[in-house]
Amino acid sequence: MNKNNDVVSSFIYGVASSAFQIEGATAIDGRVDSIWDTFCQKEGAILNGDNADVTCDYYHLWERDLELLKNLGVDAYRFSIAWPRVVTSLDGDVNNEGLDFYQQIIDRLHYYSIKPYVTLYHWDLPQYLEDQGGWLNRDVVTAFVYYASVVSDYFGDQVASYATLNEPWCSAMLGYLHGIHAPGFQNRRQALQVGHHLLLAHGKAMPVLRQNAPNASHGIVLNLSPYDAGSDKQDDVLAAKLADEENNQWFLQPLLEAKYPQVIIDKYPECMPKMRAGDMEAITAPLDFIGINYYTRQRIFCDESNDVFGYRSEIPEDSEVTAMGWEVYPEGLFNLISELNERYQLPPLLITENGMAADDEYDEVQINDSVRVSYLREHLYVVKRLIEKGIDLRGYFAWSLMDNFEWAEGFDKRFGLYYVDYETQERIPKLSAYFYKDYIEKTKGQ
Ligand code: IFM
Repeated sequence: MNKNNDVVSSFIYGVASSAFQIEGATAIDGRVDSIWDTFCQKEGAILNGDNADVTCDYYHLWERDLELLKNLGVDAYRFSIAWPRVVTSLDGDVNNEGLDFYQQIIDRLHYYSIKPYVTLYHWDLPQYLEDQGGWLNRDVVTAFVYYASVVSDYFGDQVASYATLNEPWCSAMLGYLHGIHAPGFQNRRQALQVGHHLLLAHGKAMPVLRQNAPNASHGIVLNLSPYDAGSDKQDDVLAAKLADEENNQWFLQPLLEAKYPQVIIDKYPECMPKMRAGDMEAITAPLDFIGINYYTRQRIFCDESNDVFGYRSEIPEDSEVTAMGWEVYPEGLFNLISELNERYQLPPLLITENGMAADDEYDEVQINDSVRVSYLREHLYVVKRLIEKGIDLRGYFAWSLMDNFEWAEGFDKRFGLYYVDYETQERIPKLSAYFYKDYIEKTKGQ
């Protein structure tokens, strides 16, 4: 077998989901509130006043949903564990019912020969920690490491891969600068402090995960986008560079080079996070992988009228956009990873999320989401090109298994390969589910 065949057969195809977005059952079997349960109560925070109390009711319907995975023929399932189901008090009480819930899922995945890819933190911080200051309070780092130790001690190598955090940019920037995610603040100094605590929590959890699950692979998941200059004008080029440093490199550089980007330190000296000796060394704990969530690119213009950022992002006219209003730009994935590969010594990479929201309609016969089929096909083609270029890319996960609670957008946006009828909890395969199944079958069969 030649090297290319090896890559094809070991490459992981999967789908991804997250606890808060699909589970529901927020108030039973010992689960306590998370910051998102609280945020959903806030007037105007979530479109149409939606909440995730029930969402896809996966907590009760998981067996049926895991059958969907089996039917798709995926190699792996990326899902998150709900911290507020597992550690339920400030004193560190462990809720066995919470652990049992995930144990059944892991057992069933093994039975189906599907690898469990676990994310420990997909934004559902227990509210009891938020009441102590949440990610702004350095003590949260100890709480996260404890939670990571409970989970990894219990499941150990039954889990193929542990990711500490999903998209710390969102927790820090959407939660504390843009104010549109829980807990909903707008303050750059706080956002950067939260970012530091998130990275520190990740770095300090890594050795614990390695010790408890020595055969699993361990890493972190970042959402990254290329920040292209909107024109050749020097102002736009500089603005794009700034946006890249603030949004991408602010998370990558500490993880890979033990420092924060100098451009941002110079630009916002008053916002720099408080840190202690040894923090940066902890953050650069060796990584088995970085997961990249890729959806779109940003096209940046200098804009001094924007007093928070000094730039704005604009989609080129006539571009195809998703129901989220995000530009469809598969080439951005190629450019992003190629540039990162030139700039850093990267660990192996995974595409841990990729997909689009569309205005899917069920006409009682089918859901013809041909736009999503094209989106997936084009991005999978980029994945193939990146591998051919020699990038150590080990897997691809479509976002998402099924429609779910899309955070501030509530149930208005549908990202799933399976359509969810929230009235009946029926799951209906979209055309994209058939496409993905077929793609995996054909690619693996090569
Ligand atoms: O639904 C989210 C997911 O929770 C994190 N990454 C982006 C997805 C689409 O917005």
